Amino acid sequence: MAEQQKDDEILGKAYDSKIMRRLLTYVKPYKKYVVMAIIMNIIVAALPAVRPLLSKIALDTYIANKDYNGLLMISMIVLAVLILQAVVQYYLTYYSEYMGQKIVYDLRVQIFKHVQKLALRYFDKTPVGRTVTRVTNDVDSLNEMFSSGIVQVFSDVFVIIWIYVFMFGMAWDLALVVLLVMPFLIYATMVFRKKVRETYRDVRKHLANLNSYMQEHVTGMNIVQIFAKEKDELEKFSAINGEYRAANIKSVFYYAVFFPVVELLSAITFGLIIWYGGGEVIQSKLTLGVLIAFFQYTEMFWRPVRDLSEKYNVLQQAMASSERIFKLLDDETFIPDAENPVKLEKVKGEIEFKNVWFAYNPGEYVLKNVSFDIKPGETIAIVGATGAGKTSLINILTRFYDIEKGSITLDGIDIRQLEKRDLRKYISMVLQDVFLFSGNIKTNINLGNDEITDAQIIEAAKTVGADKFISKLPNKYEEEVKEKGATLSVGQRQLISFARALAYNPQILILDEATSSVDTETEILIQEAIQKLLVGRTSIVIAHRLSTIQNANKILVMHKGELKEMGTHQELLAKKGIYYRLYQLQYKDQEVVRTV
Ligand code: M5T
Ligand code: MG
Repeated sequence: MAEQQKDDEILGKAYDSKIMRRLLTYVKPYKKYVVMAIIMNIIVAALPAVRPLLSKIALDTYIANKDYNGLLMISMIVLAVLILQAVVQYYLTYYSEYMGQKIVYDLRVQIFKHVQKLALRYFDKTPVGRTVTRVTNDVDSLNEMFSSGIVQVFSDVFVIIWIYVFMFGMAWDLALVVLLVMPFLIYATMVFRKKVRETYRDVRKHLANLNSYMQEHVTGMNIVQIFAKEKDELEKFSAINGEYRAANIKSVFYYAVFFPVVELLSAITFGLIIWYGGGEVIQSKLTLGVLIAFFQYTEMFWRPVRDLSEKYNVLQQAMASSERIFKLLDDETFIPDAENPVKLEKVKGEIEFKNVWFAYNPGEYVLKNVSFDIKPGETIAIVGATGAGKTSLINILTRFYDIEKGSITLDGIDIRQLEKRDLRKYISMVLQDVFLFSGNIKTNINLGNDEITDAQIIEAAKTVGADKFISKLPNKYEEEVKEKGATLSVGQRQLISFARALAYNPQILILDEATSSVDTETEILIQEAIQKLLVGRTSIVIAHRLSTIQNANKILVMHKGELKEMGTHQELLAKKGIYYRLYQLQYKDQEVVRTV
């Protein structure tokens, strides 16, 4: 959380050349559109600046000389300029947006690909919302920059340049008078930018607070409701919400001051033109047409100035977002593949742990000097108290994490010498907490793998005893699975995950039995399912119910990260050690299960 806040507080300069260079690599494939956009920008910016010139010609040349035909012609030209402007504007808007969307699409794909490669360690330390925000909000603010921000900044700058070019062309001394207010304008803009930048950091910070509070409470709504915490939580939310509001109002304040200041400067410019330009007209040094054209130019001049200061925000946000996105893309919390990996065409399923030490956090060993082996086709069971390190044992076998010391081998080859994909291809895993994706029952069993046919899916479900409840669902295997399977019971979800493991027909099967209890009937179903799953494979079963494992070839007893006892059910009972005590404690429960 602390780190998340730090991230969200990244201020970002409005322009950071290092970040910009990196961003440009994403623009490169769409160079064509960029060139087009720039050309169209120059045109779109110049066209409005032509209008005062035309009005000057109309006044000074045709109206002054009572030339109706000339006046008609100039009106047609004005109309044509307007139409041309509309057309170019259309293409400019469309293609800028088109380019922006293409760029952010590429970027989103790249982020997703990268996130998929990250090791579990990354996900352990990163709140979900933070990763999601990178792909959504942050990418969106880049889109805004690419599609409107940069384009707008370009066109605003061009408009200002064109206006000056035309003004100097018409009457350079009057143009200099207009230029007089520029230093004040630049100063006001600089102060404004600085202030907005400061408040922006506050706004971001409080928004991040609001988001994470909201996210947590929506997820844990059942706890809030059951403990009747609505009122307390609402008060806390109101406080956070209030801070966010205050930060926003503060930033609005600077806008509220800045825009009237710009108005005031514009009024002063207007006054100067009337005073100086009017005087020149009286002295016949200047035509009325030029004076009126200048009025129009100064009027036109302020819109891009205001726009620019607003776009400053867009640019700044985009820079900050890019910085966060690049930080994620540069995060290399990977589980590395060996440089010259050993290819495994077939596996027998022999596993050996040799003096394995492992820690999630450096120095805090959760597995200490663990050694054991599993022969092909054997079933071993792991038991032990909660937190003993059972799940950790299988987390390192699948290389979700790498070990600190010792070695783990599959068919005599160190698993770090294998490609992760290869290693995991041979392993199916039923996790302690079942995760279902949105989709339907079928896609949750084959995980979208088309090589697994419908017949195989149904076969797998039948084998583990899931078919019974699935066939009673209104849409059977097509029944929709919503929000992580919230509409299914815990036991049903577990049976689906068994079917999933079986459908993939792995050589090595890992079962991390759920701690949550299910009803006796489901319990029996699950026991039977497990027995069927184990046949003919190397299996590791983490069991909380000792009844599951009495037939195991070998039982490992874990205690505080150490392997304390190892042997068959009978051998361990005879030993009268930890296993014996565990068995005694559970004995009553076992009786209940058996007698029903
Ligand atoms: C063993 C710690 C946990 C415990 C020890 C999964 C996980 C565990 N731990 C972490 O620090 N980070 C993690 O991601 O490691 O935990 P375990 O291996 O999950 O224990 P278990 O499977 O035997 O327990 P249980 O409750 O599933 O029976 O100190 O804090
Ligand atoms: Mg566990």
